[in-house]
Amino acid sequence: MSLVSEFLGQLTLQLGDVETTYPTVVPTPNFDPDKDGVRIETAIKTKGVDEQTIIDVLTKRTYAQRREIAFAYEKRAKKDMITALKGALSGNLETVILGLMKSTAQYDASEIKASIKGLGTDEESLIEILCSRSNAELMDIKKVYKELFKKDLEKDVAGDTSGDFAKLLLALVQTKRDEPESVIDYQKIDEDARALYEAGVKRKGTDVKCWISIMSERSVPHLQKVFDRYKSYSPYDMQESIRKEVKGDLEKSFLTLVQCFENKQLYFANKLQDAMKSKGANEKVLTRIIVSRCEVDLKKIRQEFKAHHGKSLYQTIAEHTKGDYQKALLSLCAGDD
Ligand SMILES: [Ca+2]
Repeated sequence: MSLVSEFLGQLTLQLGDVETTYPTVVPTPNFDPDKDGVRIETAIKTKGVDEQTIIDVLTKRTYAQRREIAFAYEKRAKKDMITALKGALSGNLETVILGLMKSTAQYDASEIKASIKGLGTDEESLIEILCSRSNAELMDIKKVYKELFKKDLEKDVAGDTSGDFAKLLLALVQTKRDEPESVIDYQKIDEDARALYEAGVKRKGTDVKCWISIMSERSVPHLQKVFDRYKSYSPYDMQESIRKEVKGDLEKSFLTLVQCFENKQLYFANKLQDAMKSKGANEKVLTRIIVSRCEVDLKKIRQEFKAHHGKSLYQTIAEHTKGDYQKALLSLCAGDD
C-alpha cells in the first residue's frame, strides 16, 4: 500500500470513528483497583451483603476500571468477581451490576442473544439495538457476538426473523453504511429523496427493497439532508410516510432508524419516557438504555429528556423505581438537570 493511500485510509477511519461521546460514567481519578477489590470483597462477605458499597464502587467506575477491579479481586479472593456478584445480588440490581461488568459491545451482543433465544423473539429489544447503533458499534457487536457465542450474528438474526423485517435487519448487520464525506453531494441527495418518494408514497404498495438499501447504506449526515429534501417531493415527511406505507415490526424498525438519524439522543429520551409513563417502570427497557448508554451518550439523553418532557430524567427515575435498583440507576444517571 502506498504511503498516500495508507494515509487516506487512516483519515477515513478516523472520520468514521469520531462520534463524540457524552458519558455520565467517566474514569474516577486516583483510581486504586486493589483498594476497590477489597471493598467489593468485604461488601460481598458482609452478612446480608453491603449493596450500597457495591453500587458506590461499580457505578462510579468505567468498564475499563471495573475490569481492573475484577482482576485485583480475583488475585486476592482466588475467585471470579462476576460469579461472586451473581451469588451476592438479586433482582434488578443484579441485572444492572452484571450488565456493567460487560463492555458496551458485549452488553449489546448479549441483549441481542437474549432477545432471540428460545421460543419467540423480543422484537422491541432487537429493533432498538440494531436500528440505533452506529456502523462502528455494529461492527464491534458482530465481532464480540462471534467471540461470545461462536455464531454469526447475521445467521442468528436471519434464523429468527422473516420477510422484509429480516431483510432490513440483515442489511443493517452487514454494516455497509457509507462513512460521512466532507463534500456534500447534492445530486445524490436529490436522487435518494426522489427514489424514497417513488418507492413509497408515489406508487401503489411499497418498494421496500429500495427503502432498505438507501437507509442501510447511506451515511447519517447524507440521510439527514435526504429527509429534508424528501419534503419537497412528498406531502408527508419521512416518518409519516413510513407510518402510511408499512406496518408492524418493519414500520417500527424504519421509524427507529429515521428517529435515530435525526436525533438519536431524543429517540432514547422518548423511549425512557415511554418506559416510565405508568406508575412503575418497564424495568427491562430502563435498565437496557441506562446501562448501554452510560459510557456513550447518557449525558445528552438527559438533556433531551429534560428539554422534551419537562422533568429531569433523574427525578423521573426517582419516582418510578425503588430500593437498591433506584440507587444504582440514579448513580449511573450521575446528576439532576
Ligand atoms: Ca405506496
